[in-house]
Amino acid sequence: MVKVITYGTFDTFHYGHFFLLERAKALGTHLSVCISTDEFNLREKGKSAKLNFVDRLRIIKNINFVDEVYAEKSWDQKIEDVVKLNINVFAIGEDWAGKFDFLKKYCDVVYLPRTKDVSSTLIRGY
Ligand code: C2G
Repeated sequence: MVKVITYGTFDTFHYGHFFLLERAKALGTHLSVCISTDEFNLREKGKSAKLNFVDRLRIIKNINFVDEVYAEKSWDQKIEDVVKLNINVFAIGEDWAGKFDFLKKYCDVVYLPRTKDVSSTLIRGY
């Protein structure tokens, strides 16, 4: 088994998020998705999600190629998650390029191209 992990808010969930998850899964055989909690979003990212954590989790855990879902509660949990879950690949969109290179000590780190012309801001219109 090749275990992949990714992190994000996924609000409001759209096809850019779906394609990211699909490509993350294709890097291995098992995909864990860590979804930012409402508290973490507000406290650390300065954003209030339109869909609350429970609804974002419901959507993502029902995607048939997503194997496990977890809460992302802090920036600092990644090393512990990767070690505890025996992760082989950390994947995230290229808007984060370079930011998580410190994980290379523990697993492969892959920055995937973003899907063009779609974002939650565009969809919500604010
Ligand atoms: N994404 C994408 N294409 C888009 C929009 C988003 O590929 N058009 C990807 C992002 O690059 C990210 C994932 O979808 O990998 C989730 O995006 P966000 O919810 O915006 O993630 P973010 O809030 O930046 O959270 O610890 C890291 C994070 O929590 C990242």
